[in-house]
Amino acid sequence: MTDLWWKRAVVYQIYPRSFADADGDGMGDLRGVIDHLDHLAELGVDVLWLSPIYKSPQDDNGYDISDYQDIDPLFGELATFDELLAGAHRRGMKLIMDLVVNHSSDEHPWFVESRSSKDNPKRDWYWWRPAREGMEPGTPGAEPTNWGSVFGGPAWNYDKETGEYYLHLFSPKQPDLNWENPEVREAVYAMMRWWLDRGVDGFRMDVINMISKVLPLTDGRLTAGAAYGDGGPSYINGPRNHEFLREMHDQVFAGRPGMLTVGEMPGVTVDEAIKFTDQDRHEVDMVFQFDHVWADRGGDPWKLIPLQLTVLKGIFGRWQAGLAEVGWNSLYWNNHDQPRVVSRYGDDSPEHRVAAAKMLGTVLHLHRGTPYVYQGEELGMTNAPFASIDDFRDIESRNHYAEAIARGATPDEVLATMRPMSRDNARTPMQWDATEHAGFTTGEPWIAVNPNHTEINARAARADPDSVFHHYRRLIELRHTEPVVAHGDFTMLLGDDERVYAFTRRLDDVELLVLGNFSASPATPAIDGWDDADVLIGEGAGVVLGPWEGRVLKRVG
Ligand code: TEU
Repeated sequence: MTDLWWKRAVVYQIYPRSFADADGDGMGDLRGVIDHLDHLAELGVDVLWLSPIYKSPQDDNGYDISDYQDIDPLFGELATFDELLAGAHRRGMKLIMDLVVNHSSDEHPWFVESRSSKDNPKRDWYWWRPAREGMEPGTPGAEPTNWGSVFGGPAWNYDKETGEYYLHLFSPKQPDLNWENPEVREAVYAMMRWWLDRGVDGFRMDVINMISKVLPLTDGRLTAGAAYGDGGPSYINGPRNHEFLREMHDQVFAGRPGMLTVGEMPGVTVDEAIKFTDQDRHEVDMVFQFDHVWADRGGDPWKLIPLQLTVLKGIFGRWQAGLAEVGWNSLYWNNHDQPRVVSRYGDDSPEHRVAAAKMLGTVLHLHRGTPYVYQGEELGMTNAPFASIDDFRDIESRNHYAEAIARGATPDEVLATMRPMSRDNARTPMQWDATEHAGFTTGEPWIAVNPNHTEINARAARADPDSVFHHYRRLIELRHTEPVVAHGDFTMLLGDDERVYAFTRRLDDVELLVLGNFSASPATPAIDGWDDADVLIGEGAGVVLGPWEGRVLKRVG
């Protein structure tokens, strides 16, 4: 029997470089995580997910790994990791690692060998291709296909030594591994088993729906005005994706109960997610889909359009219905790639921030699926007031800035698009207290602390029974104590309402009504029969909602 304990669980994501710095070098580290395990235990989360802590040149903050079986000295060493793992386990929390195997670092020995010569045994571990036929290698447009990389520029890098190009869907320092090669897969599985043998409880799998490419690699569709063709159809959910994940399951997870696997899958559809998460297919337990965090983006990832609540409801409604019988959802507002949700879909003004952060938490956590909390979300942390390009650190943001300026945009124009959307919003240091660097470091932080840490911080939140922190604590507790939260079915209500998010959950004779007011004015949704219901979460009663107020009601019968 498969143990589906994770249906009752809540996961907490730690981005180690921004969590807590114990040695004063301005960068978070594993000792810092160990020092704050009690904060996480008090919150009540069941699983910790650590963003990458492996040896890395840090081109993409550790998502470029040069040794999968060692810890980067920035973060500590293997002995510190073992201590952290034991500390988590002692407090009843599991720990999962980030698995980044669509690509490695270009400084990984595998790639160093691979690029050394055309007949090196590891040449075929990566995607090497000659220049486009009839073109001079290394000249503009001679790339083997017309794909752009996620971080700007072409997806191919020319290597003078051997006269060929290698594929990198992300930065040039993140060459894609060739999963067609069985030796690559076996090396990855062996590495995963090594971590599981060490005691870790599973993996979050980075862009794991990009590991299978359509062969041969061909040009993508070029829309008017675009610099690059859309390679997505050649590498998103490729032909062997399910096969590879099934093989990974058999080679790594079979016979190890109690694991958790979650695949990060930009562009995944509901129909594919059903297959990926069908327990009978033995692939992964759940996936991260992106539809709800792309709901406020135009076609261009940097172009924001105002969120329409009906669109958001349509997305969640589709995912809830699609994975109702087979498969399972993961639920998240935030991670290290997304701006802070209270600033994005809520209201971070001093007047409404706390109510909005609580309401957003309530709505998300009461869906059917496994909720993920990103560090600082439990404090209602907000986006940061980045003043100039010097305040940004992220490779994606900085590359975007350079490209836009080169195309003729003014700094003010580019910064205006970057402020609300930059991944750095998620990466400012965790706000522990009101002191100079928020208790994150005694040194100079690698990225500035948000000045609002004097108000918004863990110490203040723990002391205030009405804080976002205690609200999240109650939401997590509710999932553990009310079976309908984990196992009940889901029905969306008021699909056409632009202000109130409303749904019911039912398990046997227990029914919950969940309400969230996505506006700064009071709302009275037209829903009858709940006036005398018990209030499980929220301050008022019945269905009348104050600004940004959320509520969970329960009735039996
Ligand atoms: O993210 C994959 C991904 O889709 C993002 O790059 C996304 O497109 C971008 O953040 C939108 O702003 C994963 C990791 O979560 C991310 O941190 C890494 O940079 C990326 O993979 C490469 O490993």
